[in-house]
Amino acid sequence: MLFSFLLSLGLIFASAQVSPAQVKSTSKFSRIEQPLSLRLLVTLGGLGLIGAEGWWFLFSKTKSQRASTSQGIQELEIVVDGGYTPDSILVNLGQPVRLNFLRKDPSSCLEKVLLPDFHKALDLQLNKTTSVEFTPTQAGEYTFHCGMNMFRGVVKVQESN
Ligand SMILES: [Cu+2]
Repeated sequence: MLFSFLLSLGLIFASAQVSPAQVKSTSKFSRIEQPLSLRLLVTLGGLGLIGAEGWWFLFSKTKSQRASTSQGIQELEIVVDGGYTPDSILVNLGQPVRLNFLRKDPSSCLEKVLLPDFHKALDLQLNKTTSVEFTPTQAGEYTFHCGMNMFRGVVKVQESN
């Protein structure tokens, strides 16, 4: 996502660069006059893309989902498919947590999940659920991510009240 965001930024700058280069062209090559409306359209299109992606970045994050407690364990299923759903998990401090990763995505990128703060590394098998258990002992936000750190999620540990 970040990449395509930068790409569209680059496109904007590239299209802005076009006109000075054309002015320099020799008499042999007659300058192609692009209609202003077309250039405007391209620029506006690009700006629209940037806006849309910026919006996606800021606001489309899934809401935090609270793990449900049964028999003293806070448990939640996380679907691994082009990322993690949900990617923001709320748990209580000092109570065991079990996260069940269901991997639906065949890409090797997502075959590993690392929870560095809890010293956990999981190998996920396709179409199977792999569980991890840990007990958070400090409030805070702890990220988990794929083997190459391209997809991320966060475990938010809150003081229980
Ligand atoms: Cu990855």
